[in-house]
Amino acid sequence: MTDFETVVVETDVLILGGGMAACGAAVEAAYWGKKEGLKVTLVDKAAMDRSGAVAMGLSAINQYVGLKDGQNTMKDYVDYVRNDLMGITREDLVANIARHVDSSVHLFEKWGLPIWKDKDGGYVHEGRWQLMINGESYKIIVAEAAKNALGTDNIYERVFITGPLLDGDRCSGAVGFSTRENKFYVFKAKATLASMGGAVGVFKPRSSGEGAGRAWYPPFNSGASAYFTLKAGAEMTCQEVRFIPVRFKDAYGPVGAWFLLFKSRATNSLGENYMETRRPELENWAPYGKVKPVPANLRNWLMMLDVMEGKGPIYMRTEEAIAKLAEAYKDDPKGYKKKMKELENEAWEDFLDMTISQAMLWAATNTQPEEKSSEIAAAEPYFIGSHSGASGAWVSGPKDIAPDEYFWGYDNMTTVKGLFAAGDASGASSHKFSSGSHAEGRIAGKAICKFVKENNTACAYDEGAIEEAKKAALKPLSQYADNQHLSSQADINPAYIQPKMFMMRLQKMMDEYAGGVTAQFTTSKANLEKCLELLGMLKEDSANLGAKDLHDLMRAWENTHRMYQAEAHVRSILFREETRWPGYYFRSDMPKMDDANWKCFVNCTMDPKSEEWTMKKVDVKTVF
Ligand code: SFD
Ligand code: AMP
Repeated sequence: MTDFETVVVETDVLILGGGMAACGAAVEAAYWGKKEGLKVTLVDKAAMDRSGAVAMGLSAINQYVGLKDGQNTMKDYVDYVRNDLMGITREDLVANIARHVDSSVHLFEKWGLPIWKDKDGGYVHEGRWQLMINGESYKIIVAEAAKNALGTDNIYERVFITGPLLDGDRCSGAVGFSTRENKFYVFKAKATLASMGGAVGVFKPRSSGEGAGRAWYPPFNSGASAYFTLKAGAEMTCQEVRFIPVRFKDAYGPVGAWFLLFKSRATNSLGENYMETRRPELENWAPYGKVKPVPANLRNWLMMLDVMEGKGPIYMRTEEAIAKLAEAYKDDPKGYKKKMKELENEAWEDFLDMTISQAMLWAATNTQPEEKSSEIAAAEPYFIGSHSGASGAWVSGPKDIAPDEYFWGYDNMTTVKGLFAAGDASGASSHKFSSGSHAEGRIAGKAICKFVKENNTACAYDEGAIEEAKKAALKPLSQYADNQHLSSQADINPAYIQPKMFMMRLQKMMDEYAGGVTAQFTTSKANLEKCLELLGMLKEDSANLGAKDLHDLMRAWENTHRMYQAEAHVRSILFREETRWPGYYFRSDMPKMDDANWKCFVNCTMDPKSEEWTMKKVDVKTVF
């Protein structure tokens, strides 16, 4: 495209994404980079104030260890995560985040985030590891600190990163395009941090036309981290470990505060609590079925068994929980009224702070939580390594904790020189959430400066390859413009496929063959092989994506990114010949857990040029 200006930005450190991990990295890299005179640049596809998963705000900080107060130890947190992930976790990475996360939380508070306090001035805990916050403006507060640290001249907003630049075995930057102006960006960097979140929209959502696009995970995160790291040749891990959140049905309101703070039960239509009636099922998943709390996927699974037996709908018993909490005030009518008001406020604020649409649905359906239960359901699968899933890049652990096999020089560096990953982008270190992702970003931000200091050589750039990357990035625009005349209707054309159609095709095959909602999260070898066949054809057609404008161009690339995330996922489920995380996915042909053969990581690599995949098992090492 001749009318697209090429803008070249040269920097030492490049941070991709503007979410929790990127903001943490920005603060730390600005500090360590200043000492070395390094330039640090950040690129976000959106506006940092409201980008990523925390866009709408959050009502809780889900990782706070309380190390200094002696509330918990690093090992306690590692034990919790290992159990929740059915034994498969990188203990060194989890511990590294656990020992740094509290300081991120203290920074948030210093920057202005209101954290709930009890009458003695202590934090109000939602559960053992979670703190309640007034978090509607959480992201704005965290982004402000990052912006102040970097300076706005070093921040590029509304620039969509399409893929990596490589100098032999080293990552040498990234390319992308502006979503507002006809500009193609080339970021030349000595080291790059991938922190562009996880992926939504790979599977068909429960919502259909009336609410298309509604999902639990933010629609902005579409697999850019997975694509970027795969295309750089980085080893990936836990690509099979998707996350299925159970949420208030149809608007995806969070359940954590109800289960943990309000101590609510969820029951089926017969009033039975599946966590009690289905308890014997947990024996089948021992030893993890026997731990406390019951792992998230097994909690899902017990609920799904009820649903599959036709015992749904499943209800969060909000009215019962509120009545129980107010019971102690029964003999004092004034106190009772005050307590009920307080509980009602807390219930609504939980949603208003992080999932406004759920509060709207309550209003629209005349739901008063103190009077009426609300339905909950398992959502479609997402890729979010920072929550209770685990997918992401395989990164180096910290020197003082990591076993030799897990350490190769710099914290959070992927297997590609100069390419780092944090937050949803780094794998096998679940349960970092917003605070832990910020802490991990800070860890990576410091390490990336160390890398540049010790490898402070300019990378080589193949200008021909950059021109090719520009052509490829913008191709959907010409594919549309050159062929639009071939049909009278813009969305049907023999020469191009529109991003929306492409996405629906991807979502349908993943839903039906790779264990989405329609298949009740169940799949098998035969289904996965069929899915790979269809994905292969979809990949062929991705060369003919058509985009009518810059917005559509972004949509086209989002779906290309999703497609690679999908392939990594399908290949990994196929490779792992067992069912380890029922409630996330179930292999009907391999319905049992097989600790003897599969208590290991499944890692994969894609050759960036030939796009051939290599799958392997990697040992799970116990550190604690
Ligand atoms: O309870 C490109 N999470 C919660 N964490 C908590 O601590 N408490 C909660 O209450 C949480 N809840 C919750 C959470 C997530 C979601 C979606 C909901 C509710 C509805 C989890 C955290 O939010 C999550 O762990 C972190 O945000 C992860 O951080 P990070 O940095 O890995 O991802 P990000 O913040 O989403 O940021 C991604 C950034 O990348 C940008 N981006 N930039 C350039 N080019 C591209 N191609 C790009 N693609 C993406 C994005 O714009 C963004 O800046 S609860 O319900 O669980
Ligand atoms: P959620 O709102 O489901 O994202 O949950 C927020 C936090 O509470 C996460 O750390 C969850 O793992 C945890 N959580 C949610 N429900 C339960 C439960 N029933 N038992 C234990 N922990 C839970």
